[in-house]
Amino acid sequence: MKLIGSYTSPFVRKISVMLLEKGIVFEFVNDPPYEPGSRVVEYNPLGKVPALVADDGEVFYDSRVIAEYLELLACAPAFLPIDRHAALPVRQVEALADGVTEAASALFRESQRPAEKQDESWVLRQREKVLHGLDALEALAQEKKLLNAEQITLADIATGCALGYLNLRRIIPNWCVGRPELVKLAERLFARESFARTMPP
Ligand SMILES: N[C@@H](CCC(=O)N[C@@H](CS)C(=O)NCC(=O)O)C(=O)O
Repeated sequence: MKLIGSYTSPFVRKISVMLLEKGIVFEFVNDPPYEPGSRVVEYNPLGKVPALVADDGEVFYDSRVIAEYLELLACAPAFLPIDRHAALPVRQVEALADGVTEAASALFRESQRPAEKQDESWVLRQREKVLHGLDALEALAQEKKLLNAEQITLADIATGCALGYLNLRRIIPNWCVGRPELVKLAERLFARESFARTMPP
């Protein structure tokens, strides 16, 4: 199995964590999509990472599709309930965490542009997505049902990757304030070997 990605991508990290947790052997191909000469488009017409090349040569892209594929391989531990209906709310939280990551990534990209070219109203819109998303995740983490429950799920992994990315890019550096359960969840996840080994440089 081959994972095409980059070391800083939170979506790639989500998949790397799953593979490590499940003990699936894989080759990591570092191919940052924004660098000239990137071959990512050969695997994903959208030019985005992660992409996964399965052992039979089939290619999957978009972390949510890859996550679904990895769950189908039935390697323990499972990160989604087997019942498709029961899996839906977990996937919904995964989508929420991914949405926070997407908005944070958009904020980072915008911050890299010359100050005079940055669109203030758009930046505010992305910041709101991150803040509202974090508040919703904190509320879920407090409930300890779909997030932050005893058994780790895809919702927890996606949330850990979102929080790790906020730390990496220093987006909303005070996100911890007023979100104690997310802080505890982050500490719990970052102590795991899978998260430690995929810490972005
Ligand atoms: N929904 C996609 C998002 C993937 C994504 O946005 N990846 C970024 C890196 S973090 C990327 O490859 N960006 C390159 C581009 O947008 O051209 C997923 O979950 O895989």
